[in-house]
Amino acid sequence: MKGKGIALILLLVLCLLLSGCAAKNNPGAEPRLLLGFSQLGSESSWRIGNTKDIEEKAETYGISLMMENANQKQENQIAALRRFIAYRVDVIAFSPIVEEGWDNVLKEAKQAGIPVVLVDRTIKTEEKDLYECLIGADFYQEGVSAANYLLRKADRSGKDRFQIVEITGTEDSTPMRQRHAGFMDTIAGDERMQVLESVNGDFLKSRGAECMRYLLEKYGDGIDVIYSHNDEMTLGALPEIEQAGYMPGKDMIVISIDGGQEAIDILKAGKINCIVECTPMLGSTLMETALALKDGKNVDPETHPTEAVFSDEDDLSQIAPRGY
Ligand code: GYE
Repeated sequence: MKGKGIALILLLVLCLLLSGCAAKNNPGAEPRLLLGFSQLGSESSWRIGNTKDIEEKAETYGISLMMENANQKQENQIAALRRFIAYRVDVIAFSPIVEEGWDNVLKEAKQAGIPVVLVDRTIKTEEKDLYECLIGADFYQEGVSAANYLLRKADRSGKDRFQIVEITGTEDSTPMRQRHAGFMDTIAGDERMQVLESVNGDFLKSRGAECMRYLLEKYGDGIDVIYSHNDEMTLGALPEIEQAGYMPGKDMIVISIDGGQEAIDILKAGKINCIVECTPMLGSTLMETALALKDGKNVDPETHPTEAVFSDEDDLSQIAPRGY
């Protein structure tokens, strides 16, 4: 029996070696594939965490990564995709900064026979088969989760009116459109909820501060709820609320999305009431998908990570270090 056990273990090791799994953390080995990745920018801790995770997981999986940062410009992303095509990478992946305007360059990738993976955000197109799959959050659900938290809070408060201001992410991006739609669809019909105004903060801390300053000057203590599409803008807005003489988390309900360490610490301090998690750790799924595509395997059309909601309803001491 013992001989059989050893033989089985040896067979398993041999299979792993042959399957290339042993390529992980195996410096000097031939790259298993060349992946071209166009990252949209460095606008937030989320984005920086996403970039870091993709770089780390490329190394772990033995994948050669050609990454270009577009600095928030769609034209830079399109130029990068064209360079990847010219370089004949095995797989192209990118996080489209906005949903429209990708058809021509993706047709060129298709003609070159290079599979394309959408990471984080998606595109809108009438064309078929311009990309293989999407790996990213269900942003509509994130908006629904944010609104459901507010409805529960409203039920507990007994108040009959909640005037809401919304600070949105980059115009025409998937997270902006879907976080808005999920939230508004969920509060629709609840007569307690009144949206005063939505303003575009472009996912940037500085713009979040500007938006909050404008909203406070216009509505002042008429604001009961701030719904911000990401932590970066929330971190910009909070000091403005305090400088105007209000206590965020107490005088005004603050709801945010992403769940980076800095915002989670502020949630624990009671200045944010709810953070809907949006994980940037998409690197492993991307690498496994790229390897499957190179091997001609089918991949799932959409992969959404499981995401949590952290709020003042929970025991926040249990939240593990966030890593971004
Ligand atoms: O919420 C924000 C980043 O696309 C999910 O983009 C991402 C969003 C994220 O700038 O912080």
